[in-house]
Amino acid sequence: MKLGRTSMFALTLAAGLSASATDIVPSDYDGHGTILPELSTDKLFLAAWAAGLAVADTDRSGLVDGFDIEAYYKAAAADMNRDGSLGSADIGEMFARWVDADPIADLNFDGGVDGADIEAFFTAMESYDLPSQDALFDALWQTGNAEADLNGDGVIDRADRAIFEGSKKTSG
Ligand SMILES: [Ca+2]
Ligand SMILES: [Ca+2]
Ligand SMILES: [Ca+2]
Ligand SMILES: [Ca+2]
Repeated sequence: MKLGRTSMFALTLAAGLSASATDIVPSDYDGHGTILPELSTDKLFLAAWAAGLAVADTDRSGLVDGFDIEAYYKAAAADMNRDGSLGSADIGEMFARWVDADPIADLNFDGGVDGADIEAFFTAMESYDLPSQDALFDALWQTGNAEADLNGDGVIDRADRAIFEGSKKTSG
């Protein structure tokens, strides 16, 4: 990545995320008092994106760049049933919400619900990938990314993977 720290920060802000401590929701994942920040797919995506990992190439351009952040948020918005993937179930949900002019169907983020949002929906379905939390964690874990060090011991190993698997069970 050629982006410096400042533009990274600006992009993060533009994406509506903030790195402030108040966003971190502690959870006692193992019931033994071990506190772990709740895993956020957005956070894992941004870490994979910052590291230039292929899993973050959401617009399938072969490059990991700023367009992938936009594609990620558009794909995430098109995941109408919020199950973490884009599939046929989202199509029915999209039309139902679109007919009701539900703001959730405003997929081009222009404040209105119209034909352009249907177009944005199918563009996202056909052209963008929405990486799963599993795929993102895998990529970060395999490359030894600090974001995968869930127990904060400075080593990326099976213990961190066990925490990840455990967090999925508790968060459903
Ligand atoms: Ca790309
Ligand atoms: Ca979905
Ligand atoms: Ca719209
Ligand atoms: Ca660790």
